Amino acid sequence: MTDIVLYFAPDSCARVPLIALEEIGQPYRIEVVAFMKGQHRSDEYLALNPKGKVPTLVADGNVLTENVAILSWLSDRFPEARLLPPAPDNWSRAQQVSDLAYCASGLHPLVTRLRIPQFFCDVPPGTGRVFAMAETAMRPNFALIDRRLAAQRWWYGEHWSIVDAYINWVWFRVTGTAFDGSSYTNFARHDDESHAVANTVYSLFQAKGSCDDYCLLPPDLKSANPKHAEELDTQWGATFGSWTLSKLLFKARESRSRTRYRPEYRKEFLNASFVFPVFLDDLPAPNDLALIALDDTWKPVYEALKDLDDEDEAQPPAADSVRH
Ligand SMILES: N[C@@H](CCC(=O)N[C@@H](CS)C(=O)NCC(=O)O)C(=O)O
Repeated sequence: MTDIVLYFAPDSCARVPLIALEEIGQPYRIEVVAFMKGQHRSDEYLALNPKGKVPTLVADGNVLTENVAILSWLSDRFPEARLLPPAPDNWSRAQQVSDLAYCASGLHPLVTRLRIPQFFCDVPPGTGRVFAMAETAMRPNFALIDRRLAAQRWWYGEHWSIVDAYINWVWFRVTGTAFDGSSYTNFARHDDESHAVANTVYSLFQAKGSCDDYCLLPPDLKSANPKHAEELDTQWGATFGSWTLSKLLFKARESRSRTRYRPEYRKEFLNASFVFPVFLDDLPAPNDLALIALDDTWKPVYEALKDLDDEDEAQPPAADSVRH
């Protein structure tokens, strides 16, 4: 088995390989790079990835950077996960690399200009122009994607692929700005369906051993953040009534008939999912913390998010601290 570590930052494009790893379903570790603390510029991180960016993937001690390379490698290394459709020849393979490169080098730079125009011109009126020009440049790309998704459900047709996760990350970042995406109805529909896929992918969580060993709240949450803990308790009650966590897990474990989620099982998973679906996102809603608290993989993410939350409350991010 390959030992895999993903260096990841919340909301960043590292979400795409994170989703890939979830789809693959093999154990992996996440190292959260706290942008707000400038950890991506630390000597330690630069020694690993001198570009100071996420994602960085470390597989059996070997370091790989750049989404195109990471996603291509994961797809070849774990073909059964079907991150990309089977490529019968070099030409089809090259087409797939072209699609990944389009996301990384065609779309991503525009996302950055829309999210943080101030990094491209530090004179206030200039910032608005950077945004406006990036918007103008992005619109034909959204139109292209929208046309493609009018004719088919996913980027490659009937089957979800990692390119869908990539364009969905673009949608998520861009529509979180003043960019109005409402006219791209097919791209919006794709966003909806991508969430459903992400929910079901992550609700694959399987309780191991005795369900009574799991607790609803992460160990020190109650003392560290009593307000958050209280919210979680309330949400839990509103969602599950008098069910205890262990009863829920026990029922969930009993009812699983599929061992892996596949897009074609989507309806079945959603219908059967009385387990509150967990959205595979970077900052989970309080009621999603229940399942995250159960999974060791998420502990470092959770800790880092708590730190970031604390810092966010204490001070606004430094102007040059983050580039998505
Ligand atoms: N070409 C790289 C771009 C990676 C990238 O720009 N990552 C952003 C997050 S979305 C980052 O690490 N920004 C930190 C910075 O530039 O300071 C890839 O596709 O992997």
